[in-house]
Amino acid sequence: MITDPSGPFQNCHSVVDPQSYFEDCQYDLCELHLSSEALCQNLQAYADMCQAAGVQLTPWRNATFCPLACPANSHYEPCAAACPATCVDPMAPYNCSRPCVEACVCDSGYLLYNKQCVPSQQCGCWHNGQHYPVGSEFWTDNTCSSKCTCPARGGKVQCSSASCPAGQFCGVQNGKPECLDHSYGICHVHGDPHYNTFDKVTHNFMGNCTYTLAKVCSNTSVPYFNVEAKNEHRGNPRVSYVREVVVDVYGERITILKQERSRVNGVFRTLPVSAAGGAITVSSSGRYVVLQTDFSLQVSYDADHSVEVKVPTSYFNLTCGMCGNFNNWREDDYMMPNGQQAADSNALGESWQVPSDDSDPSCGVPPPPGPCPEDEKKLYESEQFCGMLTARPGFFESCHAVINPQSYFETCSYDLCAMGGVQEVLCGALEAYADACQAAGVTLLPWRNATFCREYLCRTES
Ligand SMILES: [Ca+2]
Repeated sequence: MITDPSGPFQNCHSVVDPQSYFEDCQYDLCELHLSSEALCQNLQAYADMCQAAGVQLTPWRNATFCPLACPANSHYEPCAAACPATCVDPMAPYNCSRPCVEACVCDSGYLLYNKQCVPSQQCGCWHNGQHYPVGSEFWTDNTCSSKCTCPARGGKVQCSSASCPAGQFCGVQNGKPECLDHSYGICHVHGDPHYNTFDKVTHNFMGNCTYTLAKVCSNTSVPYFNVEAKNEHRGNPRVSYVREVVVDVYGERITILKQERSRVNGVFRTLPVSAAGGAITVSSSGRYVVLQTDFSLQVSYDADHSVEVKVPTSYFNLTCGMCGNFNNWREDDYMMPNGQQAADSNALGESWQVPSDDSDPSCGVPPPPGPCPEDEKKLYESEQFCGMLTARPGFFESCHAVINPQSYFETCSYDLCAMGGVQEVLCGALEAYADACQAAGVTLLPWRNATFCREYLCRTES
């Protein structure tokens, strides 16, 4: 083909001597046992030399012979402009003085951008080495304070100062700053007590002192907060329950108590309470007393055993405490104040104990209960007890797809075993799951009735 006087390369023979290319090709094919790839490479080598010398060749490739694989929205041309049309310079081929080359050329209506052929209407502006489509709006800083637009193709970006709308925060998504909707991490402490962290790890820890649930641990521009829970024994010294919840925020110390009141900086006040010029509110909501701040921190306490700490995603990877570091990674949820991982939940709990200012001689950590005898465990896991949580059909079935009941089921049977199957404990365990479901927007079947778990509800509501 290379030397064929009537072949596709005939115009080139007088300009570039084909003989050495012919010999190289012959040698390669012999060595490589007639590899078609080697043949194509040799033909291309000669074609390139010819085109570089300004010779116009007739097409020598086709769909089956040495096809050139072209990326999406482009096609092969034997003699294409050496300066392709790009988003930045769509007229480049018309001002190109170099000889043509064989190449993949963007289809009509497409232009080359970042080595890809994109629809020409997507070509936009360049700013700090980044390309932005026409009409796009984008932030050029990581604090979302300067908003820019690309007004026209090849235009200059126009920027003005702006900020994220209320209810959104400035975050980074796919490497670009964007205003994102707030979503939340939820840490739930319930039972005697069990700590379900932001990253969905459960710690069983029965210490009855005061412990840090969650606080801000990094130097950051988001407001500081600190949430602590004080636990107490109720009858059985092996388990404990939350007695009061303390929240430090905006320089105020607010204690959510078991009664319908709160303590603000040591002074008792009846609900609803407003503090820090209205930036903090504490009010009743159903069984819960709820503290809210203007930056969407929410701490709910049912004045019995259940605490929920809800933190906006702007605190991602900024918290520490029993609730963990909120980085969406379960494996590092044993982090102690010194940054090291604790050996187990007991060591973790002790590390987060808050030195108490009032003398609390009973404060301590009981040894964890021994393993549950098999027959008792079986009973507590039946549908008369904790099995109610996982039963299908069952009262809680509609919630299974939203919140996995498994950890609630396990803590339920753990608690019943530790407390000898007391119905109040069972009701508390079912309540904890029901509350989590309702907080997630699930409507449950009525699971309480006149003889089952009703009295405990009335006790806390009356
Ligand atoms: Ca984590």
